Amino acid sequence: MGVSEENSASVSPAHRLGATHPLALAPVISPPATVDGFVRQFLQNLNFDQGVALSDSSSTDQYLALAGTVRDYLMARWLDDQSRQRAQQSKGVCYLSAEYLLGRQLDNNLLASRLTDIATESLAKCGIDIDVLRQVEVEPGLGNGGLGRLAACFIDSLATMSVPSTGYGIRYEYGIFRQTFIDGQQVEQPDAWLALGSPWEFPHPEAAQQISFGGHTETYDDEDGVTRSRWIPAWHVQAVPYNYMVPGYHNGRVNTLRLWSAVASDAFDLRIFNSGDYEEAVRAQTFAENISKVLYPEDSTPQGKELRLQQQYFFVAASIGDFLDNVLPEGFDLSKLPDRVIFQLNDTHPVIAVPELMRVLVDERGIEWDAAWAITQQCFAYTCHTLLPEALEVWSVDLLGRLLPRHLEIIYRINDEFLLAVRERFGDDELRIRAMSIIGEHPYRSVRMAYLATVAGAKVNGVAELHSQLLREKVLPDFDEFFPGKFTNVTNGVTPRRFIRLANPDLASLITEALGAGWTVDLERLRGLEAFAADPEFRERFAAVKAHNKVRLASVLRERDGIEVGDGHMLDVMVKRLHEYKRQMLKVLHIVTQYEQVRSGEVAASDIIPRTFIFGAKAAPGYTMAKHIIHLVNAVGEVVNSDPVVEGRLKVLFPPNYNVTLAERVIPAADLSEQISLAGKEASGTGNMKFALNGALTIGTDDGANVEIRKLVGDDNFFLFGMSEPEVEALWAKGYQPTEYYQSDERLRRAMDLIASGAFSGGDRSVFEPIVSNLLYDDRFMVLADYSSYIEAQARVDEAYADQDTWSRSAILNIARSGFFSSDRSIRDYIERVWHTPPML
Ligand code: 26W
Repeated sequence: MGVSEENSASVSPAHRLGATHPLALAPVISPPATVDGFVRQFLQNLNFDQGVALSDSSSTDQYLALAGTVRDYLMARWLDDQSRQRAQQSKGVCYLSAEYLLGRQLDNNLLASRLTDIATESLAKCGIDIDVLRQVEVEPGLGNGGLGRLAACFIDSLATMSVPSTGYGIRYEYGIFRQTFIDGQQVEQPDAWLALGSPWEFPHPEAAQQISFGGHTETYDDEDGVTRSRWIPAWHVQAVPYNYMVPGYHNGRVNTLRLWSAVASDAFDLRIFNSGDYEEAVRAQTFAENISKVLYPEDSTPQGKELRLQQQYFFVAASIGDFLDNVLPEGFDLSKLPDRVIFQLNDTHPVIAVPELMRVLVDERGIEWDAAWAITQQCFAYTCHTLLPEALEVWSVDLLGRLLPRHLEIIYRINDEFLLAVRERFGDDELRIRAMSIIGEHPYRSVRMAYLATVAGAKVNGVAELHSQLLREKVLPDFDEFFPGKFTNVTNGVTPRRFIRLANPDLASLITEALGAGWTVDLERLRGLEAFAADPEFRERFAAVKAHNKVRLASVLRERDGIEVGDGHMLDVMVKRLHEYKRQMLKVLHIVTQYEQVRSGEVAASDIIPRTFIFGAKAAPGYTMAKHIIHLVNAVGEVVNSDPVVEGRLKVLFPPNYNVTLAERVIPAADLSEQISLAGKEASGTGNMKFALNGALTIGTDDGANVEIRKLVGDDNFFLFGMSEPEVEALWAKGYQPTEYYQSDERLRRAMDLIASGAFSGGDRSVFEPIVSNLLYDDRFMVLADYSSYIEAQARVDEAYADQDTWSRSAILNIARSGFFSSDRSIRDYIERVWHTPPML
């Protein structure tokens, strides 16, 4: 299965050297895992790869040489795994995702290969502090948020669980924008993450796939007189694969992440160049390379841009072509394809893969439509990651017909046959037919990608129990009725390697001391900590770990952004993308309420439990309201942090450019995890899991995976507030008047009025008027309705936090009971409920 590497996998089966030559049989020898061996390998890379002597080397040279050295140690496993996967020919997973939020690679690769200590000592021997080199690495921000990070956690678990699998995606030249704040407002900077080169990637131009676009279709009679269709494309680009290692944890396995980069088919037109029209000469080139130029920074509202559809088709067609050409043996009987692969669709972004596989099977491989459709329906599964109707992608038939004319034809035929079956089952129920049609008519004729994925997928899953239930009952009820047994649930998870072992080494060693090391690959073993929660000495040690993580975070934020965490403060943390449904505004109203109460003298500052509120959030550049909220958070911070009346009691920090690397520092230091979305809106959340596993208590609604966290950790160890999903529905149905809450709740009114007064905008009422009026007259996500319940819950938090020992006990119980939220368990559920892939021998 897997596609590896250096010298073999990317060459089509026919052209591989093959194991005839005696040397080809010899196993690849890894360098000796000793300090001397490592030093030798490192200096070799520094001198021969980086081409610099140690004495003249910069930390960038040293970092690149170090990365090269770690690669060398992992290479033998990688190559070995690929030949093993190829030999076994067992069923594997192709994970198709438009996003992978990988985070820094160095430490994870050192951890997986047990090289951390050897590397640290070896570099010290060369007079180098490995910590300095760690800071050189730029994280590949090839994703927006939850969906992208989940993909990264999943490929880590797939490798650690030895599942034959390949992650396929796009090698964006520019990842998620770098966020800076100018006068408290978000300003985006391009993310030139490749500027210093990318030591973890292996380009394979020889395995490039040609990807076509545009043009028209025509029908013709083949040699047997059978009428067939074919696509006559107008233009092409080359998809060049870059392989990235995905090492398993301590199992000697290395899977592959294969990311595609677009290059022009024909570099540049010499004829036009010689005619002096230089720009025209390279136009095709730039046009082509635009396809993998930049990640779309939206994480909820698709813009329906043509380039986005080009990106989706580009990586999907390359991945399917690569699998059929380079992974399957010559002459493979494609009717057996479902025994060899399952393509997991990470949301609707890769769903164009369905008509692409049909096109290849029918048009190129000459398989009959029905046989091809039977194969296709067994080769795909679809995971939905949202509940927001506006986040479900639709593509206009105009755009799709222009860019991918043959695919639109195929989608029409899939839909016709599907609606025939619906009509057979439900009779001429026109309303239902129209409701289920893959082709939507309003506001314009379009293809509903979630419907196409549901019709074609063997399985459809949501990412938390409540989400999967709402998918079946509210978002796709007709499909659940029509396809009994197709809908399932796989609750998200996070990798304990990065988010406990690497991010929180002190906690990891405390756990290992108590339970042994097995928990890192069997997280349910954390349950063993329940007993230790009752042990005062263990509680003290846990509290010391948390305190140390806070000190560590404080020095990171001081150095990174020049901001100071309040000493001895409770750290109340809300880090996630900025979106109104996630309700950062509820958090702001809590802060302003506390501040207003002290300012007005209603509450003595000394009676407040000292808190530092930490925000981290990027807003999609075109999402105006989200940008207003970012501005307000910074403005409130400006005022609160400089007001002597609350000095030492309240602090608001908003470090810019929240990303995986900052998450790894903030989460282990947190006391309180804010998971306060309106019930029924957050599909799952994964930050909530990371906080619980790092001993933070959650204040949250019964939304997404919060429901499962609360069930497992227990009501005493979770601060629940707000309406449940059915209550939200009921209030909506009854008619929601946000102003009623403003009028009836004096605390709320005073907080809103303070914002409206311009107190946080130099007296200029207009600055935050859009936010205030939106809350008063729209408030789609019912911030005002859940305000009082939230404030009461926060009072319960203050009370609980006053008793540090009980708080620690509760925090330890959160860790002990959150083993379920390992991405290894999620992968196990996918294998059992969706993929049915055998573990690799
Ligand atoms: C086209 C615009 C677009 C881009 C990304 C629409 C939707 C998305 C993603 C589906 C948004 C996303 O990241 N969803 C998050 O996925 C996580 C992983 O399953 C969940 O934990 C979060 O609840 C969900 O918001």
